[in-house]
Amino acid sequence: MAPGDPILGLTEAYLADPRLQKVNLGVGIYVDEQGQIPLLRAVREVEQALAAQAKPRGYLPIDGLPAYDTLTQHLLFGEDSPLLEAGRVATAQTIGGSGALRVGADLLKKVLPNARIAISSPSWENHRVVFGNAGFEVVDYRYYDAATHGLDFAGMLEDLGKLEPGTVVLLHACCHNPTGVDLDAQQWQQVVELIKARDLLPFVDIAYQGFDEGIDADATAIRLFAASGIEAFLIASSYSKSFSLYGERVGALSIVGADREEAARLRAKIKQTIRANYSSPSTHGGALVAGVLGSPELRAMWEAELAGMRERIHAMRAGLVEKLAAHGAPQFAFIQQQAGMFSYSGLSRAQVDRLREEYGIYALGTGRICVAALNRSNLDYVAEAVAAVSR
Ligand code: PLP
Ligand code: TYF
Repeated sequence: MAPGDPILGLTEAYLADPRLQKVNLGVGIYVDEQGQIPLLRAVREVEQALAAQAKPRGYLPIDGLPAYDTLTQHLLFGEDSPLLEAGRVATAQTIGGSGALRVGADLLKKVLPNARIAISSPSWENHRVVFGNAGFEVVDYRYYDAATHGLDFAGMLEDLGKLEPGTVVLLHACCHNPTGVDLDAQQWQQVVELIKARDLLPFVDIAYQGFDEGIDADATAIRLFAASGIEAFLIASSYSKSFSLYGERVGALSIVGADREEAARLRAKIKQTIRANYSSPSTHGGALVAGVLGSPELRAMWEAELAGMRERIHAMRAGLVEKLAAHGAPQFAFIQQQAGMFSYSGLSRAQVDRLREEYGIYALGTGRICVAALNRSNLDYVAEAVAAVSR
């Protein structure tokens, strides 16, 4: 038997749990106050229009819907990006952010066969899996400081500073998975300068754009790399969360080159790699995203819905900290400083086991909780249980 996915396996255990009072804080999925995965109104509008047209389903181009790719570029790089103006970015629609990572990994392995990749410690476990399977040696750089529940920035700079030139560096643009610990703009600037000086190759993973501060603010890292004069970098982006379209598998791989000619070669290389993986992406999800982003009215509607999700997450963080303090556990104030769907709660494996066994509350063994699964109905129950196992 091959081992199962520890995150998705936890959801299976949760679903099989017969208790009525149970909470799944394991998997990273945003659910609303009612505990449901939302179907965004803007998405529904496009979907209804598509259904009314009843269009045939031919293959998409290998690199996806052209409008999707262009709209994605603007979301990542901003509306008046000199890089886009100069034609330096090649973007392809991919099978989720996961597909973008895999296509990027395979492509890099071909052009830089001896390069290693450095990922944060800890990182989304699939980063190690995907790059490892693509043939990369994966090394860690320090990131999370368990003592402060924050960033070990000095350790991060020191480790990045020791990497050999040409090493690929995987960076989470915002809402770090699994810790919820992010860099601020000044820290990003320092990282960008170090990466440039050491001739490292940044690969930015942005799976939660709009889930912390907003669409542009959450893309700070990308904007700083774009402005840095660094000639090449990669971005894996995902709409799974920001459009609540998990199962439609909507993502994109963007690679920046030195000039328009290099971008054209990169596009050809991306298409060659996609062809060898899955031939072309799927039609429906791409049409939904492009339909929303391409209409000023629906885009405004989507931005408001995205803001609603982000604000609800902020409210749940604040509410959890407040209720934990009320239950005699004031030491969790750091949860409010963390960003996005996740928090490294600092709970031990034994405490996580107690939460599951005694309370039906499911968290990852690392102590990661998904704060986006909290709501006004389960907040107090979770706070009371977390406080109880922390005594
Ligand atoms: N990167 C990170 C950091 C993630 O947390 C996720 C989560 O699913 C992904 C990439 C992959 O996104 P997708 O579901 O679009 O493949
Ligand atoms: O970290 C998470 O929970 C999300 C969802 O193999 C996820 O990123 C988890 C595991 C996995 C794919 C997606």
